[in-house]
Amino acid sequence: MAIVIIRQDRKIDSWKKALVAKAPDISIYSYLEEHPKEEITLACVWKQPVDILKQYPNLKCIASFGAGVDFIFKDQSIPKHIPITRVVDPVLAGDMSEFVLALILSFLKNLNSYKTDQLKKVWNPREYKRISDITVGIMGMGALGEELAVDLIKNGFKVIGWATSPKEIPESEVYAGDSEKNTFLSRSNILVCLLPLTQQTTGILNSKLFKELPKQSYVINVARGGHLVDEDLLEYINNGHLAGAGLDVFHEEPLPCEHPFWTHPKIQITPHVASVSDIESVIPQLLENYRKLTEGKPLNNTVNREKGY
Ligand code: NDP
Ligand code: OXD
Repeated sequence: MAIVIIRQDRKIDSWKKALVAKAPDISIYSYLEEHPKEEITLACVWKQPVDILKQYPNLKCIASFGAGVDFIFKDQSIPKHIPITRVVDPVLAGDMSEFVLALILSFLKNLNSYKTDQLKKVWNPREYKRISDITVGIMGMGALGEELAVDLIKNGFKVIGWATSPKEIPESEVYAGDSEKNTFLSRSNILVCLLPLTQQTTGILNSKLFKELPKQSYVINVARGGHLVDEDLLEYINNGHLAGAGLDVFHEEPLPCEHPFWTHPKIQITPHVASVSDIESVIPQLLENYRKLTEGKPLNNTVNREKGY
């Protein structure tokens, strides 16, 4: 039994080093080195190359290095009996809350516009908004959305949520399902997308949805680029219905240089950094699942294959 790490970024060595340090008794390989493929039972992956998982005949589990698993489902060849796990971590949730709070405050106080003014040496005081003026609507009330709701409420925001199933969150109202979606949207001055990317949620941030938001709403997408129809967002910002957007995730990452989001004055972009899996915090949960796998016990944080999240 052994672990392979598959990720196509510069972090592969640091994850391997940290895993080996915490579990010197386990054989742990980078997929880039020579390794015995038939020994691999756990693949820890982040945006793995297409079809690579086929190479491991005795694979028993695929673990995402992040909260999202959409990139794993892109590989249609993964047998249904192999469980998929994901990261559910308070550090990841805390980081996401801090990031979204920063974007919201930046919008309320016009900080993005002042940066643009500064570069042009323009002195242009603008009207600002207050926390008490705003209702934040969170689409996706899972591990990250719920923590965000609690943190925003602590900071004085009115918060509402939307999910597939009803939830009890103190001082917040959570709408459920398609029948309650438009009521939820009509109350959201700031809309935060924290949905998983599935067949049902692909392209959900589109003109039809933007039309339901109050005038001058702000849209924050920290989930996946595939949730957003880029042209629809541009249309609704340019026609004045939306005040702007904060985007951390894109259809193609890095965002291609010619994409209009780069230069749009009302769009704040960041390079998929809202909340990044913390090595120290995530490694114990990867190893715990590995041990459970070897002992034949049920795994933590498994994904529902039917739902896709
Ligand atoms: P969870 O699986 O814990 O939560 C998902 C939530 O979305 C649930 O509340 C679920 O409803 C709801 N949901 C799913 N499908 C629908 C639908 N069709 N209609 C309405 N609600 C729906 O996910 P996490 O909170 O852990 O993570 C969310 C996403 O955030 C990840 O999938 C990932 O893509 C993204 N992410 C982005 C990061 C970044 O740095 N930008 C970092 C980490 C994650 P219910 O509760 O009823 O099932
Ligand atoms: C994740 C991410 O899904 O970083 O964890 O996007």
